[in-house]
Amino acid sequence: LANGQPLDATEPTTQFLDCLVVGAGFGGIYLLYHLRKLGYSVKIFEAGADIGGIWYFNSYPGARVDSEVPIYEYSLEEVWRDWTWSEKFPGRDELRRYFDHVDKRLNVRKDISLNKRVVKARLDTNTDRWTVTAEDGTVVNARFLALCTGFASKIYVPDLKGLDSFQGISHHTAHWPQEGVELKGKRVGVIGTGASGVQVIQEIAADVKHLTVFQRTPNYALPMVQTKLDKASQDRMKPLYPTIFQYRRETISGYHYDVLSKKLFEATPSERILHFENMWSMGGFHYNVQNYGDYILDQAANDEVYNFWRDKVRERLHDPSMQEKLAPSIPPHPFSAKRPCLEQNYYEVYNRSNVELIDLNQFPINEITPHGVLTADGVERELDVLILATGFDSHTGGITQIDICDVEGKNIKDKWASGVATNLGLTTAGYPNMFFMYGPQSPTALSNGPTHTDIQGEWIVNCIEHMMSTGLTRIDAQVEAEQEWRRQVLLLGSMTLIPKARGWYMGSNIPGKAVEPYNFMGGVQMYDRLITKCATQGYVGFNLS
Ligand code: N01
Repeated sequence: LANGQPLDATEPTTQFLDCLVVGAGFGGIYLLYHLRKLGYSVKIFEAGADIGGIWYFNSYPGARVDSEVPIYEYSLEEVWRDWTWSEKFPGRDELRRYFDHVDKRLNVRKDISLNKRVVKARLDTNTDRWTVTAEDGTVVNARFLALCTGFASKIYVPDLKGLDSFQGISHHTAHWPQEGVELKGKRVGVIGTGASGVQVIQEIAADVKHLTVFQRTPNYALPMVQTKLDKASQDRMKPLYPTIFQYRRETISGYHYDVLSKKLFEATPSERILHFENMWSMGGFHYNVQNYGDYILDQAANDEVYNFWRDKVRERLHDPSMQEKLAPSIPPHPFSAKRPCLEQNYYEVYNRSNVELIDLNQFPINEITPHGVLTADGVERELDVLILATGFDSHTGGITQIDICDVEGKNIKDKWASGVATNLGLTTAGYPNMFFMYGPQSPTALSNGPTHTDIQGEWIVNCIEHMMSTGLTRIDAQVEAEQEWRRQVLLLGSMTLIPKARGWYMGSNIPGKAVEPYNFMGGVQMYDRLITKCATQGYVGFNLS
């Protein structure tokens, strides 16, 4: 029986596993490797044609990680020991080579089925096992189901009038054709200026004939300060790696540096300026991650952080109207209330004569026509290529796009329709033996991915090991525990300035999605402590049987 209904006898059960993992990115591969090492039968079903998760799918021009190495990599010595990066912030191709190396060292590909999109999962309440179905009809029966679908696997394409009528080439950045698209000499439009938009814009501006950027909200982009890396300097650092990987779990954001405990206005103006300048020159996320800790809580402190950023950006723009559109005198939202991204030559792009920036607040898009984009000023901009850098149904979309029902037949999409409820950002009540990583109500988007993988991966592996070694067959979150976790997530979120911005941190980028904080904002270190405490105290807040 599945949810009280007989299992469909026409669906052949092909494999019995201890755990089925969905998704072969950082999280999924972590689980496969560690669970297999403990002797369990594990497989990954991956929707893409190769491993790497978002690093497979995001093949748009300029895709590059914005967390530096070695912070952005597995902490497993068998992987880092003989791996060398060429740049501090590696590009997508190098990250794909890294995943090939991961496979060579961990031998994971043999247990990964590619082009296998999971579409449905049902729990058999008699056996406490999941029956999981892929799009091609493959069925797997597994004790545990681990959804490692990432926070950004379900793309968002806005409902723009006439979009289907466009006769040129159009792609979302995360569904970019793997073979690439010729943009040289073309008239290109980009809608969206999040991290993906910024990267694609700075990469293609010099090659295309004409570039039109359609911006609704300026990105508070920070200088990347890219650096070439050599083998000798990395080899010299490697004895420190275990310490670095331990320390990244002890910080707020999972990096090797942390916020200052001092409040912004406790610093003298000169001390403040020198600290800002220092972080700015280091590049990367230093300016937002290593800043005075209260700037995300206090609007006046936040304004100081914004003003310094604004003045730095304006220095790079020649045209005063570009300065106002890209770095407005009055901040449209608090600094870091939307995720800043890293840029290399983004602002200089707007000094070019072949680049036009349309402020959609002034002239919204009326419709997409067969030949381009018609905005409210009555101008139709003719385009050969339209790039949709319009983001994702983040945190929950990768999970809710799978048809998963609880023990009473309630779909997870319906359960979360008016607000997310999870226990510890790892499980949700009524869906026993199901875990998720890098999803809602954990530090996710406010943390460095591989650090997050270590923390949640370790918890899930230990939990499965505990269940299997004690002969237990079912673990389910208690409703009261998840209500309490939700209360904490919302409370912590409400103490910050993040709810003041409209965007995917709050779910407000997706029409109809519940608007609330989707990240646990207590920091990586506190999150690690809380979930570890739950486990060491015997999985408090869960029913085990
Ligand atoms: O998506 P986004 P993203 N009309 O949601 C605009 C990670 N990532 O793919 O801000 C016009 O941030 C929207 O406008 P607004 C990283 O965590 C990492 O760029 O809502 N515009 C916004 O500008 C990142 O933060 C890397 O006003 C519309 C844009 O589309 C996250 O993924 C690289 C619109 C969407 O931006 C998401 O980034 C890439 C409409 N109807 C991504 N609807 C690296 O590691 C939406 N927009 C480097």
